[in-house]
Amino acid sequence: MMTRTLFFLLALALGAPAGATSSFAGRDDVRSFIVEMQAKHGLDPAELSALFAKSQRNDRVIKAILPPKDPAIRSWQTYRSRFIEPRRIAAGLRFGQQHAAALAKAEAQYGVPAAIILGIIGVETIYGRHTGRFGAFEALATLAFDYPPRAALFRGELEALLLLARDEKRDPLSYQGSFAGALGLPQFLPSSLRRWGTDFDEDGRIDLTASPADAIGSVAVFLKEHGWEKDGPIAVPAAVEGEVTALIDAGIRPQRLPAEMPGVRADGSPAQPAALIDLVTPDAPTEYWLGYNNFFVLTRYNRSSFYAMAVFELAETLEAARLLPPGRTEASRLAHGRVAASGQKAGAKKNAKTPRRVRHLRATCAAATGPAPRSAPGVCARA
Ligand SMILES: [Ca+2]
Repeated sequence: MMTRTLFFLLALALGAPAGATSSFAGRDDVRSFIVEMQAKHGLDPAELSALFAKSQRNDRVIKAILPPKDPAIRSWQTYRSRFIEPRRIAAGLRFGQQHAAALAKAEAQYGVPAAIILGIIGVETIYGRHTGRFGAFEALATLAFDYPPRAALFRGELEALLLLARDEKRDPLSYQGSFAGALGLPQFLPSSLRRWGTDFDEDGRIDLTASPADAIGSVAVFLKEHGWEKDGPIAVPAAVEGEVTALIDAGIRPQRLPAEMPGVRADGSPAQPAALIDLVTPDAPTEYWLGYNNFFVLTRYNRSSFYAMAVFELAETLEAARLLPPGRTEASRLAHGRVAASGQKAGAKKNAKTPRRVRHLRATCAAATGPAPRSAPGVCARA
């Protein structure tokens, strides 16, 4: 009796409920999940029980998904500086060169600019450097059974991982990913991988970790299937006068023509439905942009206008650096990438720092396809 009390107190002192270190096996909620997987998909309950017996709640997963204790102040400039930085730009230029053929093929086949695909993979994992070190099964089981706020979502992702493993004839415990079970260079959740994963190098299997081509093709398919418009505008900077709260509160889904937004000025903006996007930084002026359909599509990858703008800016920066005349050293190309990356504040300032060849291409593009080529990195390259 004394021993049991001591054990209980010790468990309390360690901040974990008694029994927290035991496996998932034997829990009622896990048992009912296994019954459901057998009924829905014919998965073998004994095999599933064995998987859960080998897995246990991972507290690092819970810690990673919890919102920070001091809610971080939302700052676009802080967020941006994590992604538009020299190391990521250099990695993007290298990755873009190494996989130029797959990127060009994806752009031709799905109409998604190569630079945008590079932007996504760069923001997600720095081109495969940070794909996550969690066992995906354990991470998803932890969130499915020990994190009630997102239990339904992650129960579905755990189910998708089991089906993925069955399709691929792989051990479900062999998948490595983020704390949320996101997999590979583009960090697809298992359900996204099953739905939009593409065998783009045509070797008979989809591998978003070892095959950059598969990752590139899959990102393009994801964006295309979420409504990406070939050659469509993405976003253009806007100036705002007066009260625009109602426009901001209307959300990021494009609903109004720029001309129908009182107090908003965006010279040369395409006359297509847009949304007013505000990128807020404490103690600094808010950046305003018009976000078009393709900007909205970027937010389907991650539902945040900060995220979509970081992808767009990284794409533009890489495109600007890539279009410098051949013969430049990588260091010089990178230096130009840095210039493009730091010249964001005002449209005029950024344009002034854009390499001449890029400006020329943009002008050519504007003449050929209408205004606002600045918003569509891939358009100008084709013009
Ligand atoms: Ca493949």
